[in-house]
Amino acid sequence: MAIRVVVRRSRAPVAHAAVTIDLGGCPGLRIVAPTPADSFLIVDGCRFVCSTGNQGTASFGLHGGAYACLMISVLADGVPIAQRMALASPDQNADLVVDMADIAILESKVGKKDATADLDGDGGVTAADVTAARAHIGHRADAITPARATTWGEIKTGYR
Ligand SMILES: [Ca+2]
Ligand SMILES: [Ca+2]
Repeated sequence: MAIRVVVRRSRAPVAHAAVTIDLGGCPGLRIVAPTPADSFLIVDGCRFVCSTGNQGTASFGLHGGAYACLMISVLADGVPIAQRMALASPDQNADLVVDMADIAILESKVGKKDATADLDGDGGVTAADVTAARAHIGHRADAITPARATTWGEIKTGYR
């Protein structure tokens, strides 16, 4: 799943801002650990952190799938800048492999305004979204990143 966040202040891009995407409100989320090539960190298994470049852009290439998101929060330097209610992934059933089961789920959503299947972000689910998902058939992700059972100790430590 490719997520790109652009941070601006008064229309001017903000460089070197710490962007956090909080997917703690996504019970159906399954994400694997980042690779050395990834430019973001995972905190507590559900928060993804990356700094913006000179153009104010932070890019996240998350490896995994999702089928249910109640709330996605985006923060820049700790300030909420956006909220979303859905995450679109070719891996519709979040079993970490894109196969015909996912295509069947996507095809059942064609003609609807289901943001979880709007892979190209044009506002609706069409054959183009199914085609985009078909390009990922056979792609899989392994080694799910572990969510930590408790986080309060680390948060307290960070603010002392
Ligand atoms: Ca799948
Ligand atoms: Ca679409």
